[in-house]
Amino acid sequence: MEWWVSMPKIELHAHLNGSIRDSTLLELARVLGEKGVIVFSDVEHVIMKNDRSLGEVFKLFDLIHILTTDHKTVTRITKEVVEDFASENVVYLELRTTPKKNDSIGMSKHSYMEAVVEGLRAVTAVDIDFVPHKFNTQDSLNSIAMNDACDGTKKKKIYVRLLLSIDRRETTEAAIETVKLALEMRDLGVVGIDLSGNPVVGEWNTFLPALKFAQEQGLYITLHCGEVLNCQEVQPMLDFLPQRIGHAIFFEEEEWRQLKTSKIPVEICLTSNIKTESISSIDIHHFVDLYNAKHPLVLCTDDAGVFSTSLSNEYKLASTAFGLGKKEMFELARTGIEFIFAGDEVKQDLVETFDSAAKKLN
Ligand code: 6MZ
Repeated sequence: MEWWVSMPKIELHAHLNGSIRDSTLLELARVLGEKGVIVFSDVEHVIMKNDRSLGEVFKLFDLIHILTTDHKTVTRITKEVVEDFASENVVYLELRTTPKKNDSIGMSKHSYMEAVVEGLRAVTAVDIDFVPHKFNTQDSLNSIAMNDACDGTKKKKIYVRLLLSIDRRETTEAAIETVKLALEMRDLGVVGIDLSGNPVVGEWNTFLPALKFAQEQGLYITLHCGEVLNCQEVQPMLDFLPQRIGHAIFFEEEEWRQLKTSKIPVEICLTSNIKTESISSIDIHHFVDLYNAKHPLVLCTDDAGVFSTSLSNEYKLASTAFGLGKKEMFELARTGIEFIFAGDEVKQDLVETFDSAAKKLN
């Protein structure tokens, strides 16, 4: 097995509906095609297209949501996505998703999230830990010591925590509803809030009341920040002091300075940035600047399904493009532990997993 696959990894920026297997999307599309809800041949072409602009990506999400937004399917894709990450030795996953309402099938934001949690419960291929320890009354669930993910003899184990996404199309009220839901579901592994969605839609001030409320209530916060050029947003987002930001592409000089001083960790999604042409070539990716400045950063997939990538692939890509060896990449993965939205007990367990994997690195 290649080292970028076998080494333990931490995934902190993965959107549930962006991480679905193509085979599952095609199967779902075929069923809806047979029911006459969509025209399969049109949809097949869209799903299999490889390179998409950022605008096209959001059109694809609208299609994916038509295919996936019912309770049974949400449960299925959650289970599959977790198992896929675990199969490439992701040992800690923060999965984010936008709670959805669909009155025609009796879906509320709450029931959508219950279906997600059901998907976590349905994971069988690996041991999963998704309930924060302070809420867990079932000793057995968390008493299993972290197995050696690379050893192949024991069942793998993955920690999963959930982030609820606020979509930039939403109103202040809808965003507050999502934060309240996150608070209600803390005992089921919801640890934080993400602000995402089409970056050319919506305004920071619309989401600020909900994000402030989340911050006051002690939820962790990560923001998609600077994914497109928007002179009005980056500064207030950095002033807000989220625990992490995603992308950080379109920053002015002063904003770079502020980011570096603040030490806010950045979730870097190389393939996503290149495929959407947010960055014209990997050689000029800001990963290099941040890495050289020892700025906290973590490699992530964004949408492994939509961009046909995997976390292993992101590590391989960074290693090749930036001339970093196995040891440097391993250390990079390990530093991700510091930026997870989980407590010291989980961090300690992950440190031990990495320590044990380090011994076999050569
Ligand atoms: C911003 C993104 C994104 O929430 O339905 N999403 N938001 N930038 C990106 N970069 C490409 N990729 C995904 O997963 C899909 C949703 O995640 C957000 C969008 O709101 C998209 O509709 P969920 O599970």
